[in-house]
Amino acid sequence: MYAQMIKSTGQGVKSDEQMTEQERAFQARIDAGEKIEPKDWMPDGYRNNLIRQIGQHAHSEIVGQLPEANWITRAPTLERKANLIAKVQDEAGHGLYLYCAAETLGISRDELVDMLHSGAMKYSSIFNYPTLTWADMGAVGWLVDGAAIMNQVPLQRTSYGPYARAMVRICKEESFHQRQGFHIMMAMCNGNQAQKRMAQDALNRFWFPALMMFGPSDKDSVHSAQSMAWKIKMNTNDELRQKFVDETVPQAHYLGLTIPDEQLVLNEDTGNHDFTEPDWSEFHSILKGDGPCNVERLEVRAKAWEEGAWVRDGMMAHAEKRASRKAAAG
Ligand code: FAQ
Repeated sequence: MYAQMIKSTGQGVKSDEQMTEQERAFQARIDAGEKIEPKDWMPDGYRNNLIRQIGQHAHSEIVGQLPEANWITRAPTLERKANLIAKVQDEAGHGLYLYCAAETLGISRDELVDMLHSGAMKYSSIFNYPTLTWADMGAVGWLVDGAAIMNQVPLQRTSYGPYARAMVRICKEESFHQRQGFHIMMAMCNGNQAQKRMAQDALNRFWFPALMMFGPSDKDSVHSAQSMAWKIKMNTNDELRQKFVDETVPQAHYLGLTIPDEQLVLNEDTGNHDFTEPDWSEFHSILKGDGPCNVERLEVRAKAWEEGAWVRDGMMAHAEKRASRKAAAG
């Protein structure tokens, strides 16, 4: 029902004087750290921006299963296979919690899925890269889940109640995912030369795409200012990207791997690492649908949706039968 309004305008944040009394009262609740709940009044822009971000996040979890599911049948040991199955299954769960959170804003899951399949809604750029070797399972867990946690831990304090609560469980699970990825990297790095080379190659391919996960640099971010004023986002894209680099560099050193950035250096004055920005033209081309796996990812999702129609129809028919039996008995 709100689908047609999903694209937030990214127009500037309203000043106190530009707000209506109702908007000022709403902003005061946000500023006081109160949670906004589904039945509370909220500005249309707040609702639409949340639908956009939560919907995109849900789609990312669902599409994000694909690069790893690709390796379940080829995991090197039974234990690794069991861990990977559990991880991929967790991602499905995250997608479902997030679709439920979005539904509380007045949009249906079917509408959201339609928009994913038609390309009207985005999912994270990272899932348009291929996973070429087993070491990529390590790099995805370590870097992709690592970046996801960096972004999502602050979202546990986001202003919208159902989103914040969904993030609590998601973050707990993501932290297991990050560790299973790092554990794979440790095993590869302590293995033979060929295995260590595979780990380095995976890091080389995933480093810059992982940095892109945080979104464009702050000067190009359309939504940050308003999203932060409404506490839909708690940090800017660049703040989180910097934090991720600072936390990940020592982990790479521990593994004996080299971050593929010759400009990377610890800045003694700031205490942070200076680093090379990702290639933003590559990021924009992925967002336009021209990444290495965009077409394949959407085709696989659309096929799974179509092939699952009989399950959804059967469950609906069962629910209707039960409801009519209950009504007849009552
Ligand atoms: N990919 O104005 P901003 C995961 C778009 S979950 C694609 O800065 P915003 C778990 C953005 O939508 C990963 N598009 O936007 C997992 C906007 O376009 P629009 C997902 C991107 O929203 C692990 C435009 O660019 N996490 O990985 C990206 O303020 C392993 C302008 O950007 C979340 O969704 C991108 N990387 O900031 C699963 C977390 N970046 O909508 C499986 C929640 C930006 O106007 C396996 N989301 N865009 O058409 C957020 O925190 C924010 O939405 C950002 C973007 C930070 C992603």
